[in-house]
Amino acid sequence: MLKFYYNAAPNPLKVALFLEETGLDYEPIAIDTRRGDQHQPAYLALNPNGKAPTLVDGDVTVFDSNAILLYLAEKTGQFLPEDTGQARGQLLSWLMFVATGVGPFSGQAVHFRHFTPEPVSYGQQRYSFEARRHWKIVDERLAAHPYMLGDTYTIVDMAVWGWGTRIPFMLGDDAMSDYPCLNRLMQEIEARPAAQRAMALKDKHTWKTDFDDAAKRHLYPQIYGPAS
Ligand SMILES: N[C@@H](CCC(=O)N[C@@H](CS)C(=O)NCC(=O)O)C(=O)O
Repeated sequence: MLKFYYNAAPNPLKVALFLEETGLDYEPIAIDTRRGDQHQPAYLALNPNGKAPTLVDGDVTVFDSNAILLYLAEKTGQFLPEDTGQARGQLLSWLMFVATGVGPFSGQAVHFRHFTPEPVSYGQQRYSFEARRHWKIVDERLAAHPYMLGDTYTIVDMAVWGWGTRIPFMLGDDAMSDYPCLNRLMQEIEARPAAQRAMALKDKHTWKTDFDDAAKRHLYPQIYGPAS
């Protein structure tokens, strides 16, 4: 059975969506980042980056949510575009665009908006701007096509959905109105039973809710580290 190390955050969420869409047999294992599970040696042996998610499939270990989506799509042959060189070029380009652009800039936009020890206006400006720029590109793509890769729902839409769920928290309550085509896709995915199950997955475990000093040390060690 697949082992899925996860929490409720956007990167694990997109993998949960794939697992639920395909009905693959998997065991969800909680990585409670406020408790510091991500820094435990046994977990670091699987995921040297010390982040969630990680997938273990027998003797195969895959970390990074986007790598896991690609691994599972290729393993099952599901949620991929048609099998042409041109379509594969688009798949890799858009998946990496989400992995290296949408995800990291969105994450930093959330951080600078909500979690810095004191307000850092340039950081807020920089990351909100870049997050918005990336989401605009996604929206324009979805204005031209029903899905990120054309006419078919694929792992790229799942990858977009993960971080897309956080746009109001990231950019403001009414931010989604700037991205009507993305909003259409988000609503379509959210209505899928697999997405409902993916969002409910976190209820299988009890999570630390206190965002206390110990939790902040696990998540934002730079606050406590030596000045660089
Ligand atoms: N590129 C990685 C990023 C994973 C990531 O940042 N995960 C967050 C949750 S969304 C995490 O585990 N944070 C814990 C920490 O930073 O200590 C991926 O897509 O899997």
